[in-house]
Amino acid sequence: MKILTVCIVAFAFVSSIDGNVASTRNCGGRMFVDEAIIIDATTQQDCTWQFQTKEDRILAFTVVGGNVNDAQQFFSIHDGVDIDSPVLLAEKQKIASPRKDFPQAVYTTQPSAIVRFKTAPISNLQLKVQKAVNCPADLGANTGCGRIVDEISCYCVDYNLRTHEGQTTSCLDNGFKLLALESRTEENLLIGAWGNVKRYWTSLTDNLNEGNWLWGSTGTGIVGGYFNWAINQPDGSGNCVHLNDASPQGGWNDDNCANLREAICEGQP
Ligand SMILES: [Ca+2]
Ligand SMILES: [Ca+2]
Ligand SMILES: [Ca+2]
Repeated sequence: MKILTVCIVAFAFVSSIDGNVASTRNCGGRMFVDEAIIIDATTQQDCTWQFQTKEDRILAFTVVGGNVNDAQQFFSIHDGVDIDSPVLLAEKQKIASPRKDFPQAVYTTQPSAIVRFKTAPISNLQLKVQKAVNCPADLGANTGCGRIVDEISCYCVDYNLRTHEGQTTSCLDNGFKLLALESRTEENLLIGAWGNVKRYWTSLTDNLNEGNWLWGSTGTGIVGGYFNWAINQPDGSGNCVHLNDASPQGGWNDDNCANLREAICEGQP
């Protein structure tokens, strides 16, 4: 009860909020992680922070400009709402398909965590706390998942053949959405991970209005945004779009939604 009181008092002293990124130099407090929060390790000892995010999301901890493994001597991250919750260690985290250029991260298994700074670091130490999607190793047979694009999102490839509707439902059943592409980088990273041969269904369709292409998963159109049509596509051959057209250049192809194809599901925090 005493800790809770201290937390509530400290919560009122958040020094700056820049969009959804809050930075603070307080010793301890209780914070809701809407997107990302950066905590400056203070020179005081025994600062305890309680973090909470959306109930179907988890928390990811990284060290700004550093390595969370090396910094762990200064703090402990507990997986849960109280200080007795198990301590999470960077070296024990099993991360599906980690990329070398991602900052090393520690993930909770639930939407809350306690961080206790044990000793004061000698130099400036900033702990970044982000809302993240849980990323399982796979979604079952003939599937695989990974943090392909960044350390807080998750993508899953599904090699089981289904109609466009079947893949849309399958992604949703697993807490994900059928792919929506926002950039060349996103598409290139996915093809780099899972190849340029399979014709993965995406959530892009012109089901509602012929020729008006919308990403079903985000509700946004491709006008003014990213697109990557294959040569001579779209040609009106269907209302659903898959990646990796059979032409040598690849790209997107509109296709019959009833065709059985692979898919990529996407989870964003
Ligand atoms: Ca996306
Ligand atoms: Ca069409
Ligand atoms: Ca076509």
